[in-house]
Amino acid sequence: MSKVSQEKIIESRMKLRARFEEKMRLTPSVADDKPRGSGPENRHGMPQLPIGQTATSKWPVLDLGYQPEIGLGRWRLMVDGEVENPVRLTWNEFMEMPQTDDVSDFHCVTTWSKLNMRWRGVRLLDIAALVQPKDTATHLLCYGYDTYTTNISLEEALKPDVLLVHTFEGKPLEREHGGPVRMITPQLYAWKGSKWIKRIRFMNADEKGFWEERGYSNTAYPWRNDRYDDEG
Ligand SMILES: Nc1nc2c(c(=O)[nH]1)N[C@H]1C(S)=C(S)[C@@H](COP(=O)(O)O)O[C@H]1N2
Ligand SMILES: [Mo]
Repeated sequence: MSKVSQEKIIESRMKLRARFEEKMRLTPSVADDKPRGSGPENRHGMPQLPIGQTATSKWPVLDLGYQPEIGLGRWRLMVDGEVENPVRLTWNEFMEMPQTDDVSDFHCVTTWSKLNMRWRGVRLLDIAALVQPKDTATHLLCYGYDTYTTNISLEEALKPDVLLVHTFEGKPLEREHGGPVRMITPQLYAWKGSKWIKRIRFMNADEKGFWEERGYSNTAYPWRNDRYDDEG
């Protein structure tokens, strides 16, 4: 991991920002004139509660019927595909990455939203800067230790609130919610964030994940009620 110089990482981060800045501004959760939902504006100017959602204080658990247990000694995060510098991070290497604290909302496609969740973790942007995506990279496929997969475009994945989180409300993320590390995607429905994440593959084309292949929307925009594939 020490092979990449800090200079190269900073340069790569700036390049990614420049390349995706405009595309990010055009994504629906930022650009839509008539976002659908209710409540006060969130930090992106969208109604805090997207259309069809109900706020809950509980935190329901959704999985494929299996919650893998990954000890920190065995935990690895592989980041590979269309990148110059593929890595396989150990727990200590992951925790040595720049850490980000953030408060964001979590919108599940099954209509509950949990608001103002306090997270700590590593920005996907910082992971991307480390591996240095090739100019041909456009999408990611994320893999969980439970065999789950989900795809996301780089203009969504590189937003500053997309984190690989290990801590929730100051405590280690519980296994049932994807601990030791899961991804969160506050501007998309929550299935775009893999629990128990183990691999992030950069791709030069889009490829569907587990739910996307089973009729869920490929894009998953909460303020457009974009839940299921219209053709499905
Ligand atoms: N690895 C993995 N990640 C996953 C899932 C899963 O089954 N396996 N379910 C997804 C779905 S459908 C949702 S809504 C959220 C649920 O997260 P939670 O159980 O912490 O509420 O995780 C997403 N990420
Ligand atoms: Mo979900």
